[in-house]
Amino acid sequence: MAIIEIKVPDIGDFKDVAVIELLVKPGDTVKAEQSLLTVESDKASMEIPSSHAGVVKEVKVALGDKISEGNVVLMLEVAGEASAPAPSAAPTAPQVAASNQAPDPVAQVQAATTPVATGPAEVRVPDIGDFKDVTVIEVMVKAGDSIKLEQSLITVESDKASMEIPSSAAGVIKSLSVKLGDKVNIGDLLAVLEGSASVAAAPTAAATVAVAAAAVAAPAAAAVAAPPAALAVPAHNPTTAPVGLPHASPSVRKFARELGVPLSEVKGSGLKGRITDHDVQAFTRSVMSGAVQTLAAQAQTKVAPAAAANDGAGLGLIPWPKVDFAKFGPVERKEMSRIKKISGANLLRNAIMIPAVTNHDDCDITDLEAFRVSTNKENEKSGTKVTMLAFLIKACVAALKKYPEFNSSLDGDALIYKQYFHIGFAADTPNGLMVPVIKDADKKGIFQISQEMSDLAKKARDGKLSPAEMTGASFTISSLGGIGGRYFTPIINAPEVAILGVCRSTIEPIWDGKAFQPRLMLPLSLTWDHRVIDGAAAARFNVYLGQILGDFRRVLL
Ligand code: CAO
Repeated sequence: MAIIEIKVPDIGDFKDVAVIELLVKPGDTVKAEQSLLTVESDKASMEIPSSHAGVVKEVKVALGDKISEGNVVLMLEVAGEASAPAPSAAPTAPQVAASNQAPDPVAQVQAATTPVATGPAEVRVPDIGDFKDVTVIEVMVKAGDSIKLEQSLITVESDKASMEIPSSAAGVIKSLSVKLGDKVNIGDLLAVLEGSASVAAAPTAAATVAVAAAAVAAPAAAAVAAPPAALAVPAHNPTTAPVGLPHASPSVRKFARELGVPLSEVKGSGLKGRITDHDVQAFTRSVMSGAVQTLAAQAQTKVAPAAAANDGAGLGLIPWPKVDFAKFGPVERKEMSRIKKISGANLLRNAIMIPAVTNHDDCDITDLEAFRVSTNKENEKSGTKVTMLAFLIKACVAALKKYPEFNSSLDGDALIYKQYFHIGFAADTPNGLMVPVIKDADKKGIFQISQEMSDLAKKARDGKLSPAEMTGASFTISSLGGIGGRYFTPIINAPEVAILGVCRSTIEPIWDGKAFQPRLMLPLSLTWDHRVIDGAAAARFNVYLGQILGDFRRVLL
């Protein structure tokens, strides 16, 4: 037995691509060539296969990480000689890699010289690397369609990956030369386009080959790997693991993600059961008409996934306004980060589904802040700075112990009371909001919590948090204290039932019965789930929290 590093193979022009799915976890037995994770650029996605068979000891990347050739993705325990890859594994990565060396020369030349078809123009299969005699599994266009430069025309599939073949010109399709099941190779004619002056083409855009794994679906992967954060779990959260992984092309998966459609629940009508965009549309229609309920809807609510698609249709609301902003002035469209997209769907669900109420309060932290400052002075050399948030975490643990329903979760008609105190804290990162978790905060001191928070916040900002570091919270704190503001209404991080928002403390004149005293007041905003918690309990929680923060000795009582 030996433990070896599995690294990202040569993946062509792909650099710093985001990990969007983890397909294995520690303890899993993998075969050589088995897909380990999926990466995605703005244009394509692909699976990274294992070069060896063995047992996964440690996964070295987390969702959202950016990886490139040579990065270690996991540690694998292999039998016998560590250095000898399984004989059949080697071709996989290069094969995928070769197919990714788009923008390829042929397509680039075509794109550069014929960006818009002015007369009839032939679109042929570009150089697709080692892919030979690949099967057409999806035809995305038909005669008469007006297409843009780079628009995907067909999807082809080998035994390990699928790729979309884009058009090297813009125009109207006069004739299509391929059909489902055909085998194609470089140079084969795909379509003849007629010029269309109205179709604008990006002048320098290079035709690219979009490579995708043959078996990838975001919801399925969510069942395999822990989500990036409780705030960022996929909107659809099936209660039963999907059987097998759905087959769908990158564009179909993107389409499904945009609609909030769980691909694992869609029946594919394409070749080999492949899911097409028509299947996704049909699924959406049947959910909206009530003919089908998603697993999540069956298990939890009657809110249709269309609600997560931001169009309001699933809630019977009027459609979201569609505005051509360019009519009013210059605009720029930028894709949201993946974390933002995922957390957005979750925030929407939590905002809609939880009857949430927020109580605002102030507490006097004058003495605590003085203690914090003096402690930091005394320990200047230790390198660990004690933060107000660490005290807040400790104070919240005491309040959670006194009011255990705040540390619970709803399970049908019952409440699950957690006997552990794992406190999540919202961290602002360049990629969006992440929620690392301080595990067993009740068993840790302020120094340890401060140090862990600093380490986790850094990892979050660097995109290096592991799923384990972002899951399992029983209560969350969102602190904007370092930035400013007075109060806000944080959204509960389901399935938790409460979240504490904290803003910047300020010196306020507080009446002590005889005179106004300058006191450092910390604004608190506690949002709670009214199904579980009553207003009186919430007010008591805040008052108790304030008492502890006002005099930390109360923690000992
Ligand atoms: N009142 C006054 N000052 C405060 C304060 C408060 N409540 N909380 C922190 N500060 C001060 C700190 O003392 C520190 O000052 P010094 O540098 O002089 O010591 C400064 O503000 C910066 O603190 P910080 O924010 O970097 O550190 P933190 O431990 O308070 O927070 C972290 C760490 C990770 C929570 C924070 O960096 C962060 O990301 N906050 C944003 C969370 C967020 O986005 N929430 C919204 C979620 S809902 O969309």
